[in-house]
Amino acid sequence: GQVFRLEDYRPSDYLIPLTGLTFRLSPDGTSVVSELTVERRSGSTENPPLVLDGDGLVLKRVEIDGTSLDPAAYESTPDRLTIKTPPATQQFRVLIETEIAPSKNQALMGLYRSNNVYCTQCEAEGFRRITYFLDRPDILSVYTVRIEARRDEAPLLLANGNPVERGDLADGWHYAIWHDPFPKPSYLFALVAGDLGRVADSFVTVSGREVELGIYVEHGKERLAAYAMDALKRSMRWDEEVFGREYDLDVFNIVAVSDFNMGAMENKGLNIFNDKYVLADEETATDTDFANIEAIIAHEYFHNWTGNRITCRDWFQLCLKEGLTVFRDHEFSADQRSRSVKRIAEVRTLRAHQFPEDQGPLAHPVRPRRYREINNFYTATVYEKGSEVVRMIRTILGKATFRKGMDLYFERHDGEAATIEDFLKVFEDVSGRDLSQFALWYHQAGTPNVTVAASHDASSQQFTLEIEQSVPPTPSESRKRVMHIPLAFGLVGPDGKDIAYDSVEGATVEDDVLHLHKRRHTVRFSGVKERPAISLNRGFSAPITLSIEQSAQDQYFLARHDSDAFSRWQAFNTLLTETLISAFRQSRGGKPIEFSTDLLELAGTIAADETLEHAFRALALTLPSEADIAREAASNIDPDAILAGREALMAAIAQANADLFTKLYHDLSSDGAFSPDAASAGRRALRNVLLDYLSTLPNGAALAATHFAEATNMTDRAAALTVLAHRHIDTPEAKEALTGFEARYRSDALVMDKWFQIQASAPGAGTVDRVKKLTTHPAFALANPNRVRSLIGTFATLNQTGFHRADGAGYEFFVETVLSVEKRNPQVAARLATALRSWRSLEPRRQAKAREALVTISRAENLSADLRDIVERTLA
Ligand code: BAL
Ligand code: ZN
Repeated sequence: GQVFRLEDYRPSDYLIPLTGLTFRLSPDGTSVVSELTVERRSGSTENPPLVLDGDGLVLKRVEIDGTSLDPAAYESTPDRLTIKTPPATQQFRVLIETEIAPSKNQALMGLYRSNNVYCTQCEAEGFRRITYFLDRPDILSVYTVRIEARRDEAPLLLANGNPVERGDLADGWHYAIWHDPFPKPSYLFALVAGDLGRVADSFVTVSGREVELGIYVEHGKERLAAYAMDALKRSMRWDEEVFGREYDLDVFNIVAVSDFNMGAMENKGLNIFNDKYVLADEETATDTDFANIEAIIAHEYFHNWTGNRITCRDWFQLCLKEGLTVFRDHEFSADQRSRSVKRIAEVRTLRAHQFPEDQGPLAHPVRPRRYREINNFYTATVYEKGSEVVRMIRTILGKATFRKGMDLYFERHDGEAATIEDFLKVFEDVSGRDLSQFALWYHQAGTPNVTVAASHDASSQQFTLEIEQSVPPTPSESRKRVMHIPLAFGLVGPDGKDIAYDSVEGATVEDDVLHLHKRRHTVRFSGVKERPAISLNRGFSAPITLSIEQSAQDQYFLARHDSDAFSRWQAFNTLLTETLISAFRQSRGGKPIEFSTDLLELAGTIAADETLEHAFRALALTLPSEADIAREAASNIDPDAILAGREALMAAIAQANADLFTKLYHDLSSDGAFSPDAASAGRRALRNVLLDYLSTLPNGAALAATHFAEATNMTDRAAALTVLAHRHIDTPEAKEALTGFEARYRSDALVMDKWFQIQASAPGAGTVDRVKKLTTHPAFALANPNRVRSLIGTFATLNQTGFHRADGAGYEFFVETVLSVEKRNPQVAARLATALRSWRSLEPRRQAKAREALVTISRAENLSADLRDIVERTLA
């Protein structure tokens, strides 16, 4: 396939300032008439051919300035329309009619049907599946859209921008016209038509403009959109208060659809959402679902400024809008909930998804320099690491200067398609700093590693840190440059408080942040009387791996006393991870597994510490996952031994704290009406973690069954079902709960996704067959991305022992399924296939089988560009 390179970027020869679209909707033959005002780029005196992108299109007619074009004057293929000699005038009009079949569109890119609703997905390159266009993000156009449909089929007709006009047509048809005054790239185009229920509300902006808000869902589900609507209004207010950003259209609409490749899409004024991120109530959604809905509603809304008003010059700049918008939604959630708990959750996600990417064959810079298939670059690196980079800019500049930089960014680039260089420049301009070394965070792939050795000399009262950074090689980048790494830190004294020092030399320190600019630093703090414990990378100020030579005593101390909540969590998590890695090695070697009583006791202390938030305690007590352990252990991975070690630690902690955990578990019983707020969710989270521990003790299945039976919300019900299905699958209690859950929710697809997920993630050799069987369940559908991700995606990413079954049965099933998904939806298949990216860290036998699986996929006939790209890079 073709490789696209950043250095090949050229502005287009033509612009399209105005776009008029008329859709006459029909499932099997929709006519699309596009009327473009095309302009030569100013200053250009040439008239080169006008080459428009298409993808699988059927061309019906072409006119220029009102006259049909002679067939000799253009060339058309399904993937391109070339107008050989456009008029020599500065501006001319092009009319193009294409015909498309939304009902046959299973790739879910372009215009398609989901549950009889017409909807679109155009990012990144879906617009070219609707009509021929300069389908690139630096072509900004003002759109006017007319939609015609049968009124009975589609009483609701929506597009971007503001409504202009609507009315009846002959034969039961009707139409609506929408106009979006803000020039936008084609990837932000959207249309929805169908029969949907509406939740209406309104929002008065800071300058007093009233905005009509609408959330559209399947009839009968309106009630389930209440939380999303509330999250939307809070997002709108927050963006005004924290970033000074006001909404700019008269309406803001959100539509929930059930077949969607992504989580949601930020189309200007018409966000389209995967229904999973809109619909929620306590009966059907977990606390995690509520938090995700809040975050994604906010994320898409925030794109209105970071993405839509200022968009990307080209797809290499994807992080310009995504990393920044993730940063904004993280900050929003931190303000709505608990900042430290949110930060811990973010770091866990980053480590679980981005670190393996950065450390494996699919590693790429936050701003990549080349791609074959842009769909494969909607990655944790672009999104999550991209957000961390923005966070570091704020850490380096300080909050006030960062805000000045953002203000300048909005002022300077509003209405433009910008680059990462533009973004960095505003921060250089407001701060007077040189960010050229910092910019490597955008340009260089790989997770930097920082090693630290600390020593204290009592006689000279000096505390010294020997620090060294290195960035491991990544594909096509073997030599790495030295990075600017900002490390927030504290020297923790014997009473748990940070101690003061007289001076520091060997590195720049500003506001308790140590700035590394060189490969090696010897940092000397003077005036330090007693040996402190070093607390480094507080709040995870830099997305690195950190190895500190530190005594277990210091780690325990920090886990009990660090004043930075994140670092306190980190200290305990490091102790757990080290313990689990040695448990894995002991189990592998057939040795009995032993644990330090200090660790088991500390787990009890944390569980009972009333000065800590419930949610914090829940996170601290959640053991590193099997995948976390595998990642940290790095090589020669045997998932069965990892699971054995982890289960042994669960049981040991539970036994050592049985009475305490039992008491706490009962004390935390719900005492009132359900509320999805963070504090209530925290209580449920802690109680459910305790249930997980207690279920390892005798009568564990009975306890979980009671928890399940008494649950009054989905969080508790799903937690109990998980415990039963994962730890007690062969008991009557587990069977009864699984059957009961299925009977209760069989007609609710989103809840059935949980039922699939819970079973797909159940550890052990038996799961492969169970998952295979579930693919024939009436609630499962290979054509629906949510179903596929719940059953197949969960199995491949969250089931280490099942997926990596030693005999390769997990891989065989996986290959077959990925290839069937691919026939319909290459994008979803390619995403699934990334589950094999860490294959080289497996023990040799599994490694060989995983490789075989990848090779089988790579040899399949008619492989899509999406899947080929992932598989070939994974094998390279
Ligand atoms: N732009 C794709 C979906 C999102 O990141 O919001
Ligand atoms: Zn986004």
